[in-house]
Amino acid sequence: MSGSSKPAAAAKQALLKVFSGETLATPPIWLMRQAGRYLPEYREVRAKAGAFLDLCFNPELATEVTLQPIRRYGFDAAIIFSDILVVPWALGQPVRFVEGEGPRLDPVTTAEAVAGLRLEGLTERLAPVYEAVARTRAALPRETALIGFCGAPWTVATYMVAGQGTTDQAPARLWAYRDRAGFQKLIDLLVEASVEHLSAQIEAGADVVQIFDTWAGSLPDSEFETWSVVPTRRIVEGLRAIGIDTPIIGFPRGAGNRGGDYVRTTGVDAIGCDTAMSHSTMQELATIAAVQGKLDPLLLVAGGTALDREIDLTIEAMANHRFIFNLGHGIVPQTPPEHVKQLVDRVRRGGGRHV
Ligand code: 1CP
Repeated sequence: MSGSSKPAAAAKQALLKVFSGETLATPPIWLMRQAGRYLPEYREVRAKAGAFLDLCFNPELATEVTLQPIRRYGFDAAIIFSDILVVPWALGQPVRFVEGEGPRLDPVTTAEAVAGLRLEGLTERLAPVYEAVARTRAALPRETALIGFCGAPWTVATYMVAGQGTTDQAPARLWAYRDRAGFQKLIDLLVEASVEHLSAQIEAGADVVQIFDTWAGSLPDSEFETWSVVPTRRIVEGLRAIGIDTPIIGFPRGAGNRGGDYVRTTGVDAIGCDTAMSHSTMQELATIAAVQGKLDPLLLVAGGTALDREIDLTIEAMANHRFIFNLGHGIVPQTPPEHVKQLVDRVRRGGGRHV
């Protein structure tokens, strides 16, 4: 079937064009954590919803907060409002979010504890997430892509083992060194859970999915291969094996010069780059995959000419490459919403070229 026979309303989303190899004059833009505490309208809904997980599991409110940044800024993609820790919750591990502190989980530290978790029924328990995906897809403009997501097994495991966020991921790293077979059982379970969770989001209407490996950078080479690259490859293969050809973005934060290996071995369609990644490395990566990133989230706090300058450098460096504009990590709560507007306007104008 030729593309031209399709109705005009089915015009391809900018994000999907980049995945199919096009380089666009204006890169598509969305931002990690684009829904969240920096937006007053989010804080209002959050106060109404009560606990953070109650918001994640309320399809109506989760849809509303997913749409808020689209209404304000017209991003090229929405990312479903949820969290990577809904997966351990659905596996049966108690998870709660303590106000002002972050996630708290009852730590899983032995193979016996892993055996006590249950994969069966996972997608039933996460049904409110898929309902939010379906509602959001129905409400979004057609040209806006909807992104589903999960945490990479390694990153999710770091929270499951430590019971909270850590600066060095020491509990998971130590378990992996001391008892590879036991830790592997946890990773295997998370690979299966991730395939189920992503395929259910895709079935509900996600156009693209992203795998967040926020803590990939704490792993030395051989461990990076074993715990970040291989499990991510198994998720990609698992989705492809059931006939899913939806584009997949991998975000191995801190991967550094291992990004090329990561792309080639995992088979992801795009790589998310963190703030430390150089433009020249991103240009190289763009020869084998689409590339997303990498503005420093603190520039969005600072605003002004510092923000403009970095936007221009990135746009210039990534012109004529398969590029999606994003941050190197999530928006921080103290970001002034008008700086996000400054960013979107400038990217859409093509940087400072016409100023
Ligand atoms: O009260 C609140 O509003 C809590 C803040 C918050 C928000 C807005 C949390 C708790 N999660 C979220 C939403 C969220 N989390 C999204 C929504 C979609 C969007 O981007 O707009 C996404 C994609 C995530 C993913 C996520 N959660 C990651 C991976 C990406 C990243 O930022 O590194 C991680 C590591 C988490 C765990 C988590 N959830 C929440 C917090 C504060 C944390 C980090 C905890 C820590 O390490 O200390």
